[in-house]
Amino acid sequence: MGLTSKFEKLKLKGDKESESEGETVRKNSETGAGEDNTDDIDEVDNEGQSILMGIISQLRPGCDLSKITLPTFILEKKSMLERITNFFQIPDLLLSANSEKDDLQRFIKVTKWYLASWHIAPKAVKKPLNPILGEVFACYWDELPDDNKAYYISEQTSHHPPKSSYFYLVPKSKIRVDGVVVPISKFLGNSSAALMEGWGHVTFGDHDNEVYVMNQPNVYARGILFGKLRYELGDRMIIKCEKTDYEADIEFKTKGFISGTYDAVEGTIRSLKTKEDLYTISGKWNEVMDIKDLKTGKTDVLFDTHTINTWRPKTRPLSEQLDIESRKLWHPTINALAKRDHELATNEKFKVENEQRAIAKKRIEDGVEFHPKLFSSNQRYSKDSTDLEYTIYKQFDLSTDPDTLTKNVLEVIPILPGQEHDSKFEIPAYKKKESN
Ligand code: 2Y5
Repeated sequence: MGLTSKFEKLKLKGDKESESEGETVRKNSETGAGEDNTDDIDEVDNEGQSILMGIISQLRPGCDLSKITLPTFILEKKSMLERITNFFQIPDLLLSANSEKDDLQRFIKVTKWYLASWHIAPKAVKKPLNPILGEVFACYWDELPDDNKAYYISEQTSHHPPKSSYFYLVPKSKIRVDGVVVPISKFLGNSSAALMEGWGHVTFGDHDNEVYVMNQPNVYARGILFGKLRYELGDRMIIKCEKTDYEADIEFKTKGFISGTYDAVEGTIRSLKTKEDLYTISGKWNEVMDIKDLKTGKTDVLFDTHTINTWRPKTRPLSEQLDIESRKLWHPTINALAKRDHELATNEKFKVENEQRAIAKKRIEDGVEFHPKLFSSNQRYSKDSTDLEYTIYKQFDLSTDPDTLTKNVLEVIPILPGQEHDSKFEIPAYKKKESN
């Protein structure tokens, strides 16, 4: 049986199950499917505000929030590892960038995809579950435009500070995305921040493996003590492609105390070769963004968030998942959040995290180090560069045929329903990399 048809069969078998299990709490869309989604409901009422006040009264501005346990009413029903897949929910934009022949237009389209992805977020001020060390999340998309399928694998490679490493592959279109997200949490007084360190690398195999490197804007929760609780993106984000020498320099503007507006972006696309500014971008990242050609003076809509289609990820049914896989691990917590039963959610979350504390303690007692199973650390990594601290252990050469790429990604960890786990999963990534 050919690879594709074998996977088709697995997919068909699993689709039904994944809808009935893995998908149960995921029916509602962040982008507004119309049904009630607790991720979109602001649950910070008076009681909530006083719980937050109680926590805040013990904090000093500038302090690290990552060791503080926050109440569950500010939690999304997904782990950070899954939250990253929001960036792969508008694949039509990424695929359209990849099919673009002109270097500059392709760069603009990559910028459009990345900027547009930031609005795929809960409507309320909620944060994803903080993954436990070694937690993994894998998913797939099997009905993408032009017969494409895509696969995503991620692992929590550090707990303090949290580091989420991920890998995304579209075999047919020869696109891969590698990245590490490191949110450094800070309490700032009336707001808290996740200062987003880490980089994403988008590689287009059909364009001679050109790589787009991008960082992330910082994420703020404003109005914790007074005013309305609100989510804001802020500060500088860049996208760079060394091969074509283009750069986008985007500022997410935070609203001033009195003046300014919420959610504004302003930026420039320039040629690094000629040092010439070519386009400006302006508007709101969660509404409409425009792009102005500085040569012709003509302004067009870059992206209108009201016009999107989203492709939601699919997972194997919970019954097939390992205990360390996000949806299985957090299932009781997520179910409680879906019912808005915060006492139960707190208890279930505590059970998962307390077990982790015991495991971490035992590791120290035994003098054993944790090693990620799917992502190996990059020995030459430097914090001041755009390098990735962790990358998937397996080699993926985009010049190989789509069937081989698909086979390789499915060997890292079962992604499709019906796939069997094998004991190799337990071997640390750095060892698996050596024997690659
Ligand atoms: C933790 O408690 P938590 C505890 O911290 C930890 O020490 C425990 O381990 P251990 C652990 O078991 C657990 O109990 C707290 C902390 C963790 C924050 C993140 O309660 C939130 O689970 C700070 O976690 C949020 C600030 C701003 O969480 C974010 O510090 C803004 O750190 C909005 O989880 C978020 C919304 C709501 C926040 C609302 C109110 C805050 C009130 C504060 C009051 C003082 C990191 C959070 C990162 C959130 C970032 C979300 C953005 C996602 C964008 C994705 C980008 O062993 C991907 O010590 C880019 O016992 C991909 C690109 C693709 C190309």
